[in-house]
Amino acid sequence: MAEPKLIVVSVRLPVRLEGGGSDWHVAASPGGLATALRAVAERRSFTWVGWPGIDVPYQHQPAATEALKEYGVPVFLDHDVYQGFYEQFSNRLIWPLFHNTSGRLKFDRAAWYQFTDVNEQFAAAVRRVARPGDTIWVHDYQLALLPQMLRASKLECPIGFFLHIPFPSHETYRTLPAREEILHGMLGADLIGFHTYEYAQQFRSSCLRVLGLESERETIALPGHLAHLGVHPIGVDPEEIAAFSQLPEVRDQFEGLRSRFRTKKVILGVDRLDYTKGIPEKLLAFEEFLGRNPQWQTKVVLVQVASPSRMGVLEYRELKREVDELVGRINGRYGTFNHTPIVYINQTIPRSHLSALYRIADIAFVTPLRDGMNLVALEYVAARGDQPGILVLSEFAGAASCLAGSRLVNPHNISLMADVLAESLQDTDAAEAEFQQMREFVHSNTSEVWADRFLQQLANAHESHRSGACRLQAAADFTRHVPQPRPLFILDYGGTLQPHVPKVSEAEPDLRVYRVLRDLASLASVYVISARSPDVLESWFGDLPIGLVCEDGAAVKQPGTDWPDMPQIDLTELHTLVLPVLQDFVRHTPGSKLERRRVSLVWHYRATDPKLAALRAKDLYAQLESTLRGLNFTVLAGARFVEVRPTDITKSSVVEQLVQAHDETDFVFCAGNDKVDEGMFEVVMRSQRDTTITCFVGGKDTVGQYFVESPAELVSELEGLVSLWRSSMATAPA
Ligand code: ADQ
Repeated sequence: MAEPKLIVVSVRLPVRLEGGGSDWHVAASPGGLATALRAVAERRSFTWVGWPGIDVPYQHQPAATEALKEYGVPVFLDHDVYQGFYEQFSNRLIWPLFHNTSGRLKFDRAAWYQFTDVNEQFAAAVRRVARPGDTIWVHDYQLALLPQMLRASKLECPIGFFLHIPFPSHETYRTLPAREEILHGMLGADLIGFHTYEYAQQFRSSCLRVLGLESERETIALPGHLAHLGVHPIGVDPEEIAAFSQLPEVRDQFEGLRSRFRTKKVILGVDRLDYTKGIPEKLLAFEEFLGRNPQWQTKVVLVQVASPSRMGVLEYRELKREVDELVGRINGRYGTFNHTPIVYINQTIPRSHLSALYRIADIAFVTPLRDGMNLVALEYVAARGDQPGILVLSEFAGAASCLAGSRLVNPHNISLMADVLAESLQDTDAAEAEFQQMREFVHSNTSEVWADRFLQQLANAHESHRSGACRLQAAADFTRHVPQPRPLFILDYGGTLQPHVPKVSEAEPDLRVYRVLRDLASLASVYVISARSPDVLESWFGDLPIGLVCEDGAAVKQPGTDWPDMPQIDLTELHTLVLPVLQDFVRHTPGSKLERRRVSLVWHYRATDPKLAALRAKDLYAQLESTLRGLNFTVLAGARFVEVRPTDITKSSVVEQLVQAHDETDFVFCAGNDKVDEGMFEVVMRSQRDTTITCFVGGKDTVGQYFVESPAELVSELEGLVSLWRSSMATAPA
């Protein structure tokens, strides 16, 4: 069997495809990601899936695929689809929004469909190459839908996703028109990686606010799996960067620059020409610094390298014009015959040549308005070797949370940045101690370490996913023959057999649920437990030969009999001690409400601000527990509700009675969907029958033995079981 491989998926393959017709050739074009993964690729079997960077007509795709064979698996994109997917949806909507720089959002539905379509095409390409046991690592926001698409394909591979850009605050995120789909897409991964803790927490907040999904600090439980959140700041390869400086042409360049700027201090900016990088703000700060510090006017130079980027997008062309104008203005105002204050290079230059610039620069001036990490800050530190330098760094770059020792600035505060430049130029020699802290980070958190750590956490996350409950496959997992004596089925209703709905009037069972209960009842003793009143249950199920339990345990109607009298219970304490507390919580928690049931009181907080509600629910639970200590009442904390009811009138106590009443059976099946239902599971598992099946609806994070993802899945498993048992009866010898 082939060795399991790592499949890396990114929008672009790390190569440039050139040529045409049947004659294609490939030039390596390794970006930061390819460099970061090089060491991993040397150690394990490796495939890259991505767009080859050029439009290839359909008839020439086989030849292009052949040319690319040893570099990766191409995903060919139609020009128009690419425009909508990349330029429009990715670069004009998600990019500015995630960087918190969007003005008015322009949501283009066609572009959204193209975004979805391209993600589907990538999913199809991955499906073609993935084998069980391979690891899939998806990169960046353009492919945010891919993890969920791959999960839906049931590939049996760990799926990782890394977001290279920031994740915005939920206030910003919730303005995204496709906000649910993007979150669900990312949540398909076993591990979602971010550069900083802040982004991971903002992602959690958005999951809570937008999807109503509660989470732990590092995990989010989904119906079918657990998505882990990881903080993995990317690194660079310091050895490669050090090696650049030994190249003869780089040495020559360094010497040339040194003699050119012999009498001057050098401030350096290296950026993609992108409006998130804060280039105008940097130029304005430099201008103000020169204006306020005339003594420096001919003694300092700002070298700004800005590689052209996304020139197909209007905002980028406008930025280029703005930067050109600013450079012209500042050079016009402060330049002399012998001195140009800003050396502006609007080109992409070889990475090796950047290292000469890094080494000549006294100060690296890195001022993004928002940046996932910022590799330039790390490269500057790595390139300088033993020689310290000063890094003036925007506090809005992810790198700011890793590079203690940098001089942090708010790039929106131009005057302050001018002050920091002035201070830094005064003490360029005093930077060793602060530089050493940055050096240590850059050398210990290399790109190789970054990739290894991510992949290790992904492997662990996937492994932990195997533990816990097993997916219920009723027909396959259990006996093919109807157990004798008659098996016992105890099924919760709301959220278990039928999805929860906001309106009570719409909660009635659909035809499939009705039929499966009818069919099951011909083979087994069946009980349905619900919070509804006897009247409602009677109207739904009155003509079925099944048992009914009303108000989550208040009374049991046996199959084929009438409802017994409702129990007479003394609820004085409920009304004197609990009711005022709940009323107080309703008053102080907007959106929450009180429900009075015949045997219980329930505080619901589904419509409340989720963060406030979580705090209040915890407080309420603690307060009620202490108020009711020693009394015969139970406090149940369920999904968005807290309920108080007599201890002997709970679902668990009724299940206890039912299991005892059916002591002849060796087969007990119980399903529920809420944490409070797990008490029923414990009773069933303790019952010492040959076969006990406890099934949680909504995920594997349960004390139950099995799980399904949804009520529909449970119903279809029950249908399968009924049909298996019926066919076994039909073929059984007379
Ligand atoms: P980018 O937005 O591309 O990446 P950045 O981290 O700054 O941003 O990396 C830019 C890279 O391009 C650096 O390696 C730099 O050396 C190089 N570069 C810039 N200008 C250049 C020029 N003129 N010539 C040659 N090379 C140039 C995204 C996120 C970042 C995150 C990275 C990695 O936006 O926040 O750090 O991914 O995760």
